[in-house]
Amino acid sequence: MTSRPRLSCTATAGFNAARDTYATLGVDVEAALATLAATPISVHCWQGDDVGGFEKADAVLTGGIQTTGNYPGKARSLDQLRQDLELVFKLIPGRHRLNLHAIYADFAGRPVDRDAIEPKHFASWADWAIATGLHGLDFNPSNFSHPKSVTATLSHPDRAIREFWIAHCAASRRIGAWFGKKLGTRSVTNVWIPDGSKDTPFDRAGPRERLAASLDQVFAEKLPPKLHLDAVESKLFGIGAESYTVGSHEFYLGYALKNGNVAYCLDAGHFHPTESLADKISAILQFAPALLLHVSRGVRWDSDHVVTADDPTRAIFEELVRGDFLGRTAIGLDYFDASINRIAAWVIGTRAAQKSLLAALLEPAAQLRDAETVGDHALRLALFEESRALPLGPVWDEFCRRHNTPARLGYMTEIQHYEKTVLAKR
Ligand code: RNT
Ligand code: ZN
Repeated sequence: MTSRPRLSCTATAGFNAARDTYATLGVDVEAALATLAATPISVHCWQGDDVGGFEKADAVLTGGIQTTGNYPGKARSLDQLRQDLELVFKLIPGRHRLNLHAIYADFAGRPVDRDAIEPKHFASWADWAIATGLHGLDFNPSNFSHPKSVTATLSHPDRAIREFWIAHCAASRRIGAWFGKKLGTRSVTNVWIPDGSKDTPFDRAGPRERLAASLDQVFAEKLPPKLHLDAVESKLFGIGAESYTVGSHEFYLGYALKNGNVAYCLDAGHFHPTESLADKISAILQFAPALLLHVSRGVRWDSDHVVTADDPTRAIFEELVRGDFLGRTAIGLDYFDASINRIAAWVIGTRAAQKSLLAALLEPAAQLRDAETVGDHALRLALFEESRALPLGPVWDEFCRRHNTPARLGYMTEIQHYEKTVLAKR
């Protein structure tokens, strides 16, 4: 990339033509843009430093998740991470959220173990988020990369270890609720644990009984639902946990439904590769109150590649729009690529999620529904196919323009400049 892409003047003419094209299909482009602007994405903080956190220098990532690659410029301090995030949020159109993990606490020289974290350890994040104009903050207990998480956490046979992680998760919920209050928007606290087994276990039930009991303790304290939402994240397998995962899909779906106040978290990398995450949304939301999405891209396995506007991602957003589920779904991202410029990874993936949502909002929904209702499946198929060639690009460019964000490849110019002037010096 050497030249700056051309921007707004031509985009606006293209936009007007696109708007008219969509109008002939009964699609209200302005309504789509309004919904897109009102849909925050929770951007994950952990793309910037390969899920290391800043509890100590050069933390080792454990828990069966893995970043691969060694691209220069990784953030090595809270200040660097925030500096990077400021650029990220500048290059993403609209107002968004930041999703923090407990390992990103600001201890200001007085560290505590994870069972003792408090809102004050995240106060500088809240101040920063307000100053940066973010929509809100979300939170996650970090039940991995710790000496007490080596064999298991909330399902551990040793009561003392279980209690340590129960205290950590309970403390994390209080931090989430505090974020909700400080930022004035509901904060989601999501519990994911790595507990599982490399080889075939004899006892699959015991750890699940212990996990269910631990979760009951974690969620015992009532927190204001306007400011705080709990979520539990299922998984199929992890590295070193290939044969058994305690918190499987069935386990957490059952738990969320039984509890009634806990959202279910669907991570796009946590299912068999041929399963459709999109198909699960309307099934789960028949019964669960709310959904949290970890939009991700698994390539052959839970590899957490950067999100792209590929068919599976677009299908997820189509389901949210078609089923009118946006209001009951918190959208978060979860991927970590250390092989390319990390800021580009953040920006490309978040914009891809937004573009997928925009494409879903621009579907000729009324025509598709009518064709299906009268049983004209050839027309339905034709509409799907013709939709692929509709002028999404100019509408997306216009959205970027209205939100003072570079359209097309413009963001890469800024990222390349930042790489030269900031990242290369780290
Ligand atoms: C792991 C889960 C979990 C983590 C993050 C860091 O498989 O997807 O969400 O990736 O919390
Ligand atoms: Zn996840």
